[in-house]
Amino acid sequence: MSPEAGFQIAALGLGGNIGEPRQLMAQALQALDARGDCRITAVSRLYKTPPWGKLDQADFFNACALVETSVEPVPLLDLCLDIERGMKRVRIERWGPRTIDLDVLTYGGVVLDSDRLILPHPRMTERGFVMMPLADIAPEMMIRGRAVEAWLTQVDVAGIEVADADPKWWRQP
Ligand code: A4P
Ligand code: MG
Repeated sequence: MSPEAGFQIAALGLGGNIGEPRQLMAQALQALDARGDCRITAVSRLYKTPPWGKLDQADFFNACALVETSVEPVPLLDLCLDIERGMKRVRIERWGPRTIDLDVLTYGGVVLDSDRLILPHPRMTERGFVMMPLADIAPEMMIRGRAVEAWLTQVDVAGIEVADADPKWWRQP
């Protein structure tokens, strides 16, 4: 599937484990989709995932989405950070609990390593909670020379469960 002229396809990773992550993730996707310069073209199933990194915290909800966008990579990151801030994300410690986390996973075929933005997201391929939802919507997407579905066979997916199998979960009130 090719995007409209002037548009690129970016993959986003969403997660959260405080408050109402499902509602916040849905709101974040709706906010992006409502913009003239962003269109959500695919959303994964919603997953419930055991915490990764820092283990003594609540389970997370995670999902991935594809967005067709004319917004350049760094402004797209800023848009994601604005949405996070708007949802009062408190970032207390690295890998710690959060209301919503919105990462830019990939942006077209862009490879970037700047102070503010690294593409593809440097830790995405080690994380079952990213690769499993991403495989729902982009199994053949290439990340550092390998398809998402191939990366998925290498990651730990123990304990990851489908929380909502309806790909329209984010449209529900
Ligand atoms: N940054 C650089 N590249 C990127 C990119 N591609 N996307 C910079 C997003 N941000 C990028 O972000 C800190 C800064 O990274 C940004 O301001 C941006 O300039 P952050 O999201 O606060 O990052 P962090 O928490 O320090 O690290 P990291 O690795 O991004 O952690 P995550 O992804 O936030 O992970 N367990 C489960 N089961 N599910 C989860 O969702 N999430 C985390 C937090 C830990 N454990 C989890 C989950
Ligand atoms: Mg992050």
